[in-house]
Amino acid sequence: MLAPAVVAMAMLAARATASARAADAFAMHAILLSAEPAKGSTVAGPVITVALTFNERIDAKRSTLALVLPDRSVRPLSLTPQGKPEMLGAHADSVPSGPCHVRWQVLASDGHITRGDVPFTVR
Ligand SMILES: [Cu+2]
Repeated sequence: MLAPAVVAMAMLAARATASARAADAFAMHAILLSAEPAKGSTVAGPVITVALTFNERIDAKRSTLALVLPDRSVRPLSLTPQGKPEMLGAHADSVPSGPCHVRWQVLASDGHITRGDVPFTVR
């Protein structure tokens, strides 16, 4: 029979290996590094400039941005030309005041899709 301490050490080692593997896999997908409007910020409307920066190249042709408006309706946004391969941007006109989200879905250079929401408020 193994001493409890040895079993505990083995379990810890196995867990560390598993989380390191998960971290490696995760690092291969596009991760949002920064957003404009910033998460939780309040910005002036009614024209909103959206700019998202990711950790790796984005295939803009297979990526989408949308604005979720205060009434929960979803407005797809036309992407502006990419300033950098890691960036995705758009302009939105006539955005009403209230809580909004930028909803993004991107295809990264490794072929994996990631998505997310950035909440902000339009005053
Ligand atoms: Cu990936």
